[in-house]
Amino acid sequence: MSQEGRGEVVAPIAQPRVAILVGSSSDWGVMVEAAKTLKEFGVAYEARVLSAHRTPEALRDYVLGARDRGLKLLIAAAGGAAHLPGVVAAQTVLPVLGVAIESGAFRGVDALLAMVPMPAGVPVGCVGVGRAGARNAALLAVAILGVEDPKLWEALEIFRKEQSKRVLGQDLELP
Ligand code: RP5
Repeated sequence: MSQEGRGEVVAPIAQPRVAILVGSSSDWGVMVEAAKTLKEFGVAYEARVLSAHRTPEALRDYVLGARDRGLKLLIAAAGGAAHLPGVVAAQTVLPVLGVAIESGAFRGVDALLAMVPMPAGVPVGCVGVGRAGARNAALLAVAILGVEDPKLWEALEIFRKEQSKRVLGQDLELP
């Protein structure tokens, strides 16, 4: 229904520019860090549980429609035999950032090794493991969007300066 029809002002729902995909809802406890970071920068995202192994058709449908829905890049996180980012990257030329999730006996090394050695021609920008990886995936997403979005660029520069100031403060606080 139109805003006029309702006789009230409704804030427009922001168009998601980033997708956060997780192979399982059990990954969300880590990837919520990416969601929080995108929110900090005011970047709208959509989050989905879609698995390369358990829901391959649904994943394919989602990825093939991603660009038409206005998404600019996808963050994909999974643990174990973590093929999610690679399978996503195989089906779109949108940038794909991978985050390895720690799970089971191999503590994330398995996921990392499943993501990094992609065949030449189908890149995944794998940023790391766990919460730090999730945060960096979101920060890298903001940086990529910031190339064409001066407000995001400026926000990132401010973020970096404040981060440096905080760390310099810690340096002075040591006994
Ligand atoms: C992967 O297997 C998921 O990404 C998750 O990290 C891991 C375990 O999944 P669940 O068994 O917890 O659903 O596919």
